[in-house]
Amino acid sequence: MNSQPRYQPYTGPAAGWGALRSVTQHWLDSKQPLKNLRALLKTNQNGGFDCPGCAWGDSPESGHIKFCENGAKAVNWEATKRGIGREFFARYSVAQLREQSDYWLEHQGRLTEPLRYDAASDRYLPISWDAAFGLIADTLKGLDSPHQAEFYTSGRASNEAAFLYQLMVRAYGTNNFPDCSNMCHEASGVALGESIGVGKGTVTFADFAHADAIFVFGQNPGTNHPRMLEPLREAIERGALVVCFNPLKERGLERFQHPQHPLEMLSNGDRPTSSAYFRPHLGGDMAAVRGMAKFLLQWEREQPGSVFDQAFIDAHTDGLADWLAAVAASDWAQIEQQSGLARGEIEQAARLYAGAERVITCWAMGITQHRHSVATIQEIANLMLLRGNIGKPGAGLCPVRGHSNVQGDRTMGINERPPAALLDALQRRFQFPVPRAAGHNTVEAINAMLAGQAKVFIGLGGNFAQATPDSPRTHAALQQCELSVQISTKLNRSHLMHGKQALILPCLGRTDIDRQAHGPQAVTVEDSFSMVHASWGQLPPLSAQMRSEPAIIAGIAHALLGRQPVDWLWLIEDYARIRELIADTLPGFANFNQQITQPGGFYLGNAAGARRWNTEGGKARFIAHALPEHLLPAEVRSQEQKPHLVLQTLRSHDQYNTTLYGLDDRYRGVHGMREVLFVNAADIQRLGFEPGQKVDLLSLWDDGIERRVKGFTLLAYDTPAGQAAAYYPETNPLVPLDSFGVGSHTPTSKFIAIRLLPASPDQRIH
Ligand SMILES: Nc1nc2c(c(=O)[nH]1)N[C@H]1C(S)=C(S)[C@@H](COP(=O)(O)OP(=O)(O)OC[C@H]3O[C@@H](n4cnc5c(=O)[nH]c(N)nc54)[C@H](O)[C@@H]3O)O[C@H]1N2
Ligand SMILES: Nc1nc2c(c(=O)[nH]1)N[C@H]1C(S)=C(S)[C@@H](COP(=O)(O)OP(=O)(O)OC[C@H]3O[C@@H](n4cnc5c(=O)[nH]c(N)nc54)[C@H](O)[C@@H]3O)O[C@H]1N2
Ligand SMILES: [Mo]
Repeated sequence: MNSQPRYQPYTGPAAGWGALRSVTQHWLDSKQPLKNLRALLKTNQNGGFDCPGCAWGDSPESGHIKFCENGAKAVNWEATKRGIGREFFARYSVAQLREQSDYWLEHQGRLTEPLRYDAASDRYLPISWDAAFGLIADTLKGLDSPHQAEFYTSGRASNEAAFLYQLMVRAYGTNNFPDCSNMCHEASGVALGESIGVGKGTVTFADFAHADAIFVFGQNPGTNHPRMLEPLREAIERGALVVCFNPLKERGLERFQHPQHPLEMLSNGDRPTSSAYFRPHLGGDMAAVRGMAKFLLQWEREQPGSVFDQAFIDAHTDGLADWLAAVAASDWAQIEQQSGLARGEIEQAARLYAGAERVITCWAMGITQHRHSVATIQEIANLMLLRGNIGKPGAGLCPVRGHSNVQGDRTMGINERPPAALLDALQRRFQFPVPRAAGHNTVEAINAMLAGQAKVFIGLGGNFAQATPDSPRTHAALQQCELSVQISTKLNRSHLMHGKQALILPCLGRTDIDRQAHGPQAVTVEDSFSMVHASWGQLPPLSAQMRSEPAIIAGIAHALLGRQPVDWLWLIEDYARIRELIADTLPGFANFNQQITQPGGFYLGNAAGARRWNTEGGKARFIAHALPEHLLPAEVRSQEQKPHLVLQTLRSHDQYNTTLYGLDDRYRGVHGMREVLFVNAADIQRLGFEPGQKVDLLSLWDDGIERRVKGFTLLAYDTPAGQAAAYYPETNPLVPLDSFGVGSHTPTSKFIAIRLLPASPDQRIH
């Protein structure tokens, strides 16, 4: 399915015919196109399964076809007829598999039986489930302390799996829960928790139809949340504004063609998705929003009562005066230089904001993966509070989540710094001394493994080796473990960068029918709008040896803890029993089993959305931060060599995080290659290179470690001066482990200072 390497700017709209062509290819590649077509029609429908793609929500009404190009890719990728078991692993040693690309590894198909690493032959060999559970339990029991084990979660795990997992881990005795959220929306949770008392978005799907303006910061929905393009387009059609902040001109944010709208497809017509497009520097959004606030303040002073929602501010907020003082103190030179926007552009953005009665602000990784992400998100919250844009219809904050159940996993207690209320509830219900000390997040877990303090790594899904920063160090960290266990659907590099002992445990995915003692089971998930609904697998599993995630966790827990604090094996006979435990312990889940029988699921509620503020003072808080003095951190500024460019690492159109569906990035015009660097033509010339030339990228930090990736092709691309982009995970070796967000510990994947060198002869990526 891979095309020849080619770079040719794309001129069509987002979605549309290009999307249909691409979906068809992925259908055929799954080797069971008809079955999958029937399954796809069940995506996000009542009685069907939740799309394993992103966490965008849907209108609760059923009937519409509710999948998109990239959802279809996710389904076809999971529901493939290709499977790998003992014959495959007999053919390849682990050393040989390491030579293969990430794309090749996953493309081999679904993992079909449990495997144990055999050092003598450097191969994975079959093992029985019971022996695997026994090995895990014995190794965990043999540790000096439960804090020597790390329990990772990726955001596809269902609520039922996540709840059992956290219960098992806490009953074992630790809060070491590194998870994908640490690398993703952690800053949103931290920032909003402090600002408005709840770390989630305050809007629902229905709000989009009532907004006068929708601001989209640092997000590429055309690729990563394609179903969001529709409400954006509808907003424009009814005369509302869509205002984008993105250094790159992302196609989906500019033009959109509806793939399920026959007339538009036949006429090849397309509609604009945005009404204004601002292109800040990487990391410049806080300064841009600060500048907007400066204008609002000026206009309010000129004409009191014309801009601020004083009644809301008085009734619901604290801290305005301090924040306004910080706004007044920020100077224009710094704002313009840091944001990369001219004062006139910021004024225009401020006018668009002030002119709208109801505003929704969305954001994603372009905001959360910076050093000052928490401060930036709090600045966005400040701007929204100023005009009462939280807790009224058609307005609110909307961090658009990534993985389909990453928000639900947090709700279920996958949290290394759990709130006391959660721990109290667990202790009350399950009657064991719940560990209180904070556990490790992703960066801390890597450091603990590197230092030999953590010796066991268990991954509930995901691809820890590739998703994390500083790849060579993370690989070394995993390889130092006594035992690594991966609960996975497909082969990836995390299985190859394994501990001294290692297990691969093959699990069912969202599309698979999950049959337990009491019949087929549904699981539940929570979307970005706090809607919880059931998901029923539709396709018979490829192998009888695969087990569901809850069944695997129950198996480990039973071997480790016996029947304490619950009878694990009894619970998984019928997942309604797990949901009863959730209903007993977590707020909002009363009558859980009954609630999920409602079409479209049920709304968990959001206190801030109802203008109840669970903050310390009981009010929403304006939080005042100074703008960062420098965007470049001291660890870079102290280096003798100055950076050539700032690099952001992002997703192509043909990938789902570390899963590569193909090597194309249609909207950016890239085909058949991924080791590319998008740079402005003038920058390429300034640095003395030619477009198309191969270069090595070197990142700067002050710890004496050389971080380099090799043989990247320079592509002249429309990006602001000094701002470059390249794909994740190929560039993860460049992200220093110590470069993370203040208060969030999220690796700064959107801001890496780099230098370019002519390519070294060795073209292999380190
Ligand atoms: N098909 C598909 N869907 C996905 C995923 C996938 O990989 N593939 N991943 C899922 C996951 S886990 C997540 S978290 C989401 C990710 O969804 P996104 O956040 O959309 O993902 P990225 O590709 O990282 O895109 C970041 C966007 O922010 C812009 N940007 C980067 N830095 C800045 C900045 O400093 N300021 C501003 N204003 N913009 C900036 C980039 O140009 C880019 O458009 O998508 C989810 N959905
Ligand atoms: N440089 C850089 N790094 C980043 C990012 C970035 O933008 N730039 N983004 C970060 C973000 S936002 C995120 S969320 C993380 C993602 O980090 P992860 O969630 O760890 O990574 P994924 O690539 O989503 O994991 C893919 C693997 O999950 C397994 N899998 C798929 N479906 C299932 C399932 O249903 N159950 C189980 N048990 N396993 C399954 C498959 O084996 C597959 O190989 O990466 C982060 N890393
Ligand atoms: Mo994510």
